[in-house]
Amino acid sequence: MKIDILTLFPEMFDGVLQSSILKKAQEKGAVVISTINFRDYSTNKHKTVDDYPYGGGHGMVLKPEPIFSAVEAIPGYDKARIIMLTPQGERFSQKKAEELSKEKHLIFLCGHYEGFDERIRDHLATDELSIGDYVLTGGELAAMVIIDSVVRLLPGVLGNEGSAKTDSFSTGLLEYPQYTRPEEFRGYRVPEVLLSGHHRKIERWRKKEALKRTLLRRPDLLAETSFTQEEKDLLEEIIKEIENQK
Ligand code: 6GU
Repeated sequence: MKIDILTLFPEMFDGVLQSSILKKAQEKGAVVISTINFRDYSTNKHKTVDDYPYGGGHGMVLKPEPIFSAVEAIPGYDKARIIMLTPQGERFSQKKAEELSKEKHLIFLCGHYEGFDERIRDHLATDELSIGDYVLTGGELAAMVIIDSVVRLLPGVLGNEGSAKTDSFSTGLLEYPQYTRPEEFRGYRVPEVLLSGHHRKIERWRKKEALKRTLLRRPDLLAETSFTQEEKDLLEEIIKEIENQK
């Protein structure tokens, strides 16, 4: 995969792209990531990239020329997904991460403080994404979130290929609780079933805990999930247990 990031603050990406899994993914050649300062594509002598809004009002607006020119200088841009980051975009999700992980080329457009000229939205971007219902000072942090979640899905990036498949959300459920040694810490014991070596019972316990956690914390996720008969039985048990606690 190739990823190009258009930003006025390329230094914001240094720590994130040069650490941990994103660093390893680039070293392994699973992804090539470049930042491009679109100020370099401004043609006027003060290198301005923004201007006052037509019709008046507060704030500044990113001009179309430098952003169009910077994108058009990227080889193969016309076959890429060109993703604008704004709070007005479609809400990013694990499903969207899985969709983007199948692409060959992603281009991210990060604004900072200010809005984009609408012609960038209408005639350059192919996608517009938001990472949630809150306002950030710019698209950079959102681009980092999206890039992190997409790159970890690329083949060969996670050491243990299974670990992306059991993630929260990819199964439609939140993850079950995990424990490691010691068996007892400050008097708090690991659930006995996990020490039993009884794989069938452990699987059932984990499924039940994942269902319980999802029901209590994110019931909205259950509305979109279809259940096996075992899961239906477990949900019934959970609901009875909760009723009995009242
Ligand atoms: Cl993509 N950009 C900005 N500026 N704020 C956001 C966002 C994006 N997603 C959530 N808040």
